[in-house]
Amino acid sequence: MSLQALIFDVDGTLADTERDGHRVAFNRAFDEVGLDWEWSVELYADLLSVTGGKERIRYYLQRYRPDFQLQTDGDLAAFIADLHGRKTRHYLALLESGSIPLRPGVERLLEEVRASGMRLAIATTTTPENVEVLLRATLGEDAIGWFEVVAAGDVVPAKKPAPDIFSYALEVMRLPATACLAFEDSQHGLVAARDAGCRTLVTVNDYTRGQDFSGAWVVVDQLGEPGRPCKVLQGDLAGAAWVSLEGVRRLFDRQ
Ligand code: XBP
Ligand code: MG
Repeated sequence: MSLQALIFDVDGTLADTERDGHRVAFNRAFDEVGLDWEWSVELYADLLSVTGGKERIRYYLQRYRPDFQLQTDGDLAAFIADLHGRKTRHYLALLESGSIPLRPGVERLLEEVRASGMRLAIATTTTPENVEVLLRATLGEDAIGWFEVVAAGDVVPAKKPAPDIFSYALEVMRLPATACLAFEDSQHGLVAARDAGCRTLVTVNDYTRGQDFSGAWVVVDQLGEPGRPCKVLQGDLAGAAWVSLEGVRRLFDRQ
């Protein structure tokens, strides 16, 4: 089937948001409520094994703070939701400050897609406002409108590596998975997209480089740009020096 849509993950794929964005925002939220928790760059590599900020806090408590007790006899889910709300506010402020740029090649590829009329979607685990503000801060006010569907956060009950968020985006677009190419940065993301039936191009980052990308269509170190070629780590880009819409469309439609 010919290529009809690209579906992008956000965190780690459009921008390196985890180490200097989400992680920092979690730490600011902990500080704000007087918790002495500090998620270091190294610890965060383990915490990324769980997707979703609320789910990640719960995992941290179970694994690293088994003796943690709520001060009053409160509800743990409500405590986590409050902490996560604070974290989201800190994260949005970081995005608004412009300190988190898009990864190389992302803006170029999105412009190529827009010029071609190819359809675009987002499938992410993160909170919807995070996507809106990242796109606005990096690509401008109307960038959110470039995406026909922004599938994000709690809209599905099971987060990646479950395929649900991709299946949801496909359903909204009324497209078969075989007509779509997913862009992901992590093994969890790849598994989610792959199990939904999408071919997947993986663009690795420092947290995900060593992961198992079995079943990926192509794996690159970044999307590349004229003058800044990408490295193909797995699969085949037919000698292209960067991931272009025309290049991937040709390869996709041939296979
Ligand atoms: C992204 C995530 C998210 C963010 C935090 O995964 O795991 O949890 O780290 O976002 P993916 P929230 O790139 O695979 O979608 O705190 O808003 O949940
Ligand atoms: Mg990701």
